Amino acid sequence: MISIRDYFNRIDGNGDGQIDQNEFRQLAQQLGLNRTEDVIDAVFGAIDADGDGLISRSEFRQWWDRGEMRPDTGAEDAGTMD
Ligand SMILES: [Ca+2]
Ligand SMILES: [Ca+2]
Repeated sequence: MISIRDYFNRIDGNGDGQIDQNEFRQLAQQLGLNRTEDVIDAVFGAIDADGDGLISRSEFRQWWDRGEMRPDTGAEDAGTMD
């Protein structure tokens, strides 16, 4: 089991502390999401609350806590359950 922080770091391929659209698309591919780029971009936009084109840790955390489209990676525990 990995933590949300580990998960974020795994997605953040270049380690700059933000998830950009390229990193997000790679994640979608890794998860085998059968989605068009438009849908992936829409999901990205939904996570990117302030619209700066990057997903910060806090934005990722908020999305994760909402539980929308949570990827089935085995990363179940974000530290908020029970
Ligand atoms: Ca990054
Ligand atoms: Ca943002």
